[in-house]
Amino acid sequence: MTGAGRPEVPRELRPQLSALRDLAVDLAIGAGELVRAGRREAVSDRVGTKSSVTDVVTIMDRASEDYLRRRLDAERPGDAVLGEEAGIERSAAAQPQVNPITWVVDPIDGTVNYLYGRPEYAVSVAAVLGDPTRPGAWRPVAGAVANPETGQVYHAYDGGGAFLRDHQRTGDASGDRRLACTTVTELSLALLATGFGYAAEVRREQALALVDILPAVRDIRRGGSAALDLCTVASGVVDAYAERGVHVWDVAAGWLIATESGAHVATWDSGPERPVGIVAAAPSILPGLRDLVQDAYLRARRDPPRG
Ligand code: LIP
Repeated sequence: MTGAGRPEVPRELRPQLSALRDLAVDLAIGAGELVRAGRREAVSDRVGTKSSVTDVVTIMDRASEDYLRRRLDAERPGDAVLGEEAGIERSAAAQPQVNPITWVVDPIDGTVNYLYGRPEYAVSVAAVLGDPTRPGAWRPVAGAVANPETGQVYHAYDGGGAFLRDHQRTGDASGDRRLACTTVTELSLALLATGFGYAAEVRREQALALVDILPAVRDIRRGGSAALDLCTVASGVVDAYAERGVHVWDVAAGWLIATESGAHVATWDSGPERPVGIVAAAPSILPGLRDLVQDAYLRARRDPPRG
């Protein structure tokens, strides 16, 4: 992963990366078990909303993040934590110049799927360098994405490759399968995963952009979790992923898993006051996909709202 402003991995940190990955895996599995066990209570309890009436938050979102923060305070007391529900917190022990790691966590990614009982949600845990609150100023160095419903755990560390642990399919801990993205060379043959925002005006713009994007690719798939979408690029279940308006906690771990599978990941600027967009794809189609999506969104923005 390159880009102006993204920090390099210090030589002295490299021997620690596999242990950071192992901790991310353990945290994601532990939080996932909590979330899965608590679903009945979570969906029967009062479900809250955040940015819009469709942007839901459950008691298990908060319980999962509390679990992750408690574990990290105990096992990595000097590191900072950035989570979807409670934001950025640096413990008194945190000394960025000494402890350069910030843990970026999404306690439930795919919350709407979780609410409806659809098995496409995950806990995402990433260890990043730099400042994850500033686009382009951070870099993931270890991470894990665990789907509690399928038992699948995707994981990677910088330079170590991307892997899938699939107990339910293998029946035991018989090892992890190394992941490789597809080698598609034509954008018109690419199966593209994408997602949509919670605000109606954002979804309208995203639908307008699809008018240009959909005819240019094989087809699209909408899974509902950015973290899992990036992992499906890594596993070759789709050729590419593009979305505008995701948050760092949605994508930090999946970003690394995708790049460690051989995919390229980039962001694009969808205009002033607009959140950045992300694209991930096989290297040969990434530049064309990024241009297609950026141009489609710029045209969508010029289309005046109807009604
Ligand atoms: C979700 C993202 C997904 C996006 C959804 C939602 P959440 O995150 O992972 O890619 O399309 O609208 O933002 O809200 O479930 O954590």
